[in-house]
Amino acid sequence: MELSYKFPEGFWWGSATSATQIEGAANKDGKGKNIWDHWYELESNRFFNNVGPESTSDFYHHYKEDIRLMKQIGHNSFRISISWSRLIPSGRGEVNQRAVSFYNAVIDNLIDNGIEPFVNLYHFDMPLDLQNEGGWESREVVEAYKGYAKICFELFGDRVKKWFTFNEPIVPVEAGYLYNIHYPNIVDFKRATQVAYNTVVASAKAVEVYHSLQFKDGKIGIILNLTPSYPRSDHPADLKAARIADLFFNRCFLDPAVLGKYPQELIEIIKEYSELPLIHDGDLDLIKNNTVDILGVNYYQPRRVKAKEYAVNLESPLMPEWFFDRYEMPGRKMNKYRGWEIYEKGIFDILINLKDNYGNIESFISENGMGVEDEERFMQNEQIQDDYRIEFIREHLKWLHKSIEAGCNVKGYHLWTFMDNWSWMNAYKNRYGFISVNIETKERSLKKSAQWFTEVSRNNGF
Ligand code: BGP
Repeated sequence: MELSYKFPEGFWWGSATSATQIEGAANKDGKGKNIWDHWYELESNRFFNNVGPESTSDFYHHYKEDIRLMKQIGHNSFRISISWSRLIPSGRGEVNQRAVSFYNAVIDNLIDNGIEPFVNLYHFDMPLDLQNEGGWESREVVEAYKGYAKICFELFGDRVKKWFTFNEPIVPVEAGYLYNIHYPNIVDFKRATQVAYNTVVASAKAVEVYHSLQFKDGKIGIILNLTPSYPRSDHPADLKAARIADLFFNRCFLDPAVLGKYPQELIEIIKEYSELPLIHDGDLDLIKNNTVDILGVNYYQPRRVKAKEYAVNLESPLMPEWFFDRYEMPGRKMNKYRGWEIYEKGIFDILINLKDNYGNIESFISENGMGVEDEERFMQNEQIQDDYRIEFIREHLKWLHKSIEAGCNVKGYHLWTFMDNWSWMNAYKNRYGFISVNIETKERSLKKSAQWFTEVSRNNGF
């Protein structure tokens, strides 16, 4: 078949998920509580329609059926995360053997079906006991994470060849310590800086442990939501605003993870306006010597900024927004079913930046997707006719293909997400899956996009 967009041999086609969002069984089989279980008990009204993490698509009991569906729609790879509090209920110490059996079964089932497991260690789900010790602000928790990572590698590393230390580590920083969106709902720039820094140290420690175990053919990386930062204009003040937003939201993780060091300009800003985090002896060498092998790129939408129009109130708590204003660019294309901007070329810009400034590190698109509210309205002939999602994926894939032609080292595309799932505060508001899930009966059915993607992955292009 003549294809306009043919992808390289061995390209990874699949989708991504996270434990808390798909597993369900939040209080079953010895799982300990994490911050989501706890926060829901405290303030269920903070969650859309009061729906909490107990009630998800129930992958815990449906994984065999789900893996069959993955195979049916042509996946050759699939991302899960391990729930830290399921595997080690208190965060450190005793390992829950029922969790070991569950993750072994999932991994083996994927491999038996020709689907490569991509496994992430941390997707926003701190065990409650460790949060009570200070969460990511605490160096003891960093050590507990290192122990957890080692246990995962030892249990599953003989079969799992693609590991990730964190998904979107900026999110717990922003949502949990700056903007009062996630638990522990702290608003404090200095504490946020410590959390960000400790996460970078934790990631480097996991990379160090993984490499020391010398698994054959294994790679370890990190997954970052790289949000290209576009200025309103070429005016120096707008350019500076965009550069600072890039430092705060992208480079604070990207540079240490891939280059092994922090950007000097970021250090200067933190020093000038706040305090540097507490740095332990040896940390900077650890970061320098333990860069990642592979990078997952989550891309949803760009960040558009302009220079600040009004002076900031120096009495108010320090925020990244002291340095730039959001720019609502006239005429930008929006996802009218969820409210995020759609800018397909962003994916190309990110990958070109990785090629030019980050040693063309091996990468893949680890999340990209289109959330839609009330998606049942598109049901026809018992199937969700999500042509908008097909168009969304296709247009992003065109830019992805262009980046490969331009020499970018990008090896795969994972949609967020496989099946509709529970999305934190938004619960089931926005649907993203190839597969729709009836939340009451847990019945799965293929959306039109799943059928389209089957052809794309089978043909390795379109
Ligand atoms: C990403 C996260 C996912 C998922 C997705 C959709 O940033 O990695 O975990 O939540 O966003 O988010 P939402 O449901 O809020 O639209």
